[in-house]
Amino acid sequence: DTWRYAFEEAMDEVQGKFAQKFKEEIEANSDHQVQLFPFGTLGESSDIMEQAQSGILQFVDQSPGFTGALIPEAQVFFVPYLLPQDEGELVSFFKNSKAINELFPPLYAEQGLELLTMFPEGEVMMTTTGPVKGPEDLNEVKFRVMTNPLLVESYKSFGATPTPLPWGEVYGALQTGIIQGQENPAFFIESTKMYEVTDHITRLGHNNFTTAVMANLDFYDGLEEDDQNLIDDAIDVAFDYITAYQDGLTEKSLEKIKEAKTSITITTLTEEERAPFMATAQDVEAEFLDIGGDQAQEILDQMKADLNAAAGAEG
Ligand code: 6CS
Repeated sequence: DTWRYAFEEAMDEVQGKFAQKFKEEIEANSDHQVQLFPFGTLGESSDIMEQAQSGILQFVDQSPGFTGALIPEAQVFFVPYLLPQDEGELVSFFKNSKAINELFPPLYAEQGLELLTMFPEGEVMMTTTGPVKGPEDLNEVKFRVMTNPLLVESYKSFGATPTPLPWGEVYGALQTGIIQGQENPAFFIESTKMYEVTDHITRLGHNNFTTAVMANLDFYDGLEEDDQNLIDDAIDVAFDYITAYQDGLTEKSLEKIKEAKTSITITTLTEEERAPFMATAQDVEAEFLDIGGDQAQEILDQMKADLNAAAGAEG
């Protein structure tokens, strides 16, 4: 039989590399086949999510940036400066987090989804048409964000005019000037050529891009234990593969961008310059507790405990 797996990126981008490793593992260790559907083949992120919930797809990769409306607690990933910047700490957090491995799965299950894993895709950076040194530079800047209410709040606090859009509309909107900014990891800014339609990249260290892989719950629950173990093992292999794959990827991608567009500026904000952005975290956190669903407080507390444990294990 053939299992269908859709994701939000191209085959050679991070989600595609993860999916290819998963497929390779499944096919090497069983008679099942995995058919991959990259971005653009089955619609936007919201479309593939619906298809996974209805069972047309067995697997889907959707980022919390788009899951926030479905599972309000998933918005926690948009509290700025919550996730660590240290890669080792970050990986340790994703692997061992009780919030991710124990608290989130029942929330996904309520939506007909078996949460298989969450993994980081890299430091999120702002791309804009004007230089950004502080929140005042975002005044009047129409800034595209994923369709996530807390991310909208976060960019309001940063001083911008947030504009939620599905991914497929972003390049065109930058090109025509409907928006003047957006945020994404360096690999994605490079591979999608978004650098062509922006002039400045700003690193403020406010977040790392989190994504999630799920199975249709009825499909997963209906499998023999052997097949469930096969899937869980393939996910573990793909997780280790994708964290190793991303080693040095951010810097490599920024180099490629500089080569392709010599006029681009890439600026890492100093601690001092970051301070006003960091100062918004408290308000955004309070907003999360307001709009983040019944378990917002529990999730946030557990995340913080897990992050402390990851910092301790690495430090
Ligand atoms: O910005 C977005 O919408 C997209 N960014 C990444 C890194 N992956 C998929 C997502 O659709």
